[in-house]
Amino acid sequence: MTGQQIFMPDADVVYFKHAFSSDESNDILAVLLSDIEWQQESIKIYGREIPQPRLTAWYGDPEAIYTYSNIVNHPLPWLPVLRQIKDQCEALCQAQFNSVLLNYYRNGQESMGWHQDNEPELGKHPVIASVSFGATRRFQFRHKSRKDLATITIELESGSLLLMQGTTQEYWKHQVPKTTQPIDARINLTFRFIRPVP
Ligand SMILES: O=C(O)CCC(=O)C(=O)O
Ligand SMILES: [Mn+2]
Repeated sequence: MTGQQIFMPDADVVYFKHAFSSDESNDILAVLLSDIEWQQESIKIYGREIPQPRLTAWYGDPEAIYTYSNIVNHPLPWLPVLRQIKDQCEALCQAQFNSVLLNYYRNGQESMGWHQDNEPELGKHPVIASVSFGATRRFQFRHKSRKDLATITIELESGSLLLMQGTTQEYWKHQVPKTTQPIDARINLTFRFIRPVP
């Protein structure tokens, strides 16, 4: 299967629209909704605890540990469904992953703000495979310094894989904006390779 290269300076982004069939995607969505240990995490903003506008979970190899807001996060052990998705991502991306962050957006009011995936544990130029199941959501990229470049919008469909690699995280931020449209549940999985930071 070949993906579609997204035209973006200073980045390497490939979109595989049908990495998973629609039957496979429906089955996977049901399993993830029931079997993942979803958490409501908070982020600290100016000393105040604000609940994140989505549910999350972290799975992976035991050594795939990362530190976030001074908290050492240990992954939960792989589930068969996650290994199955990981194997397919590794084959399509020609890369290895040792962990996955899951995000569950229950409706259109749930979102993720502008950010780049640049935790030190990911290394400078991470390969990240972002897989989506359920409702289609708008995903946007914005170049960090070049104001002449327009925002890029991709509708991430159920069963799709968005591969982000090379200098993508160094030069571009991304987000999943809120929408007032009535939107069903969507689950996104970002497969990553985490290494210990000295
Ligand atoms: O839900 C998405 O498509 C994006 C998730 C994301 O950017 C992340 O987990 O870092
Ligand atoms: Mn991200």
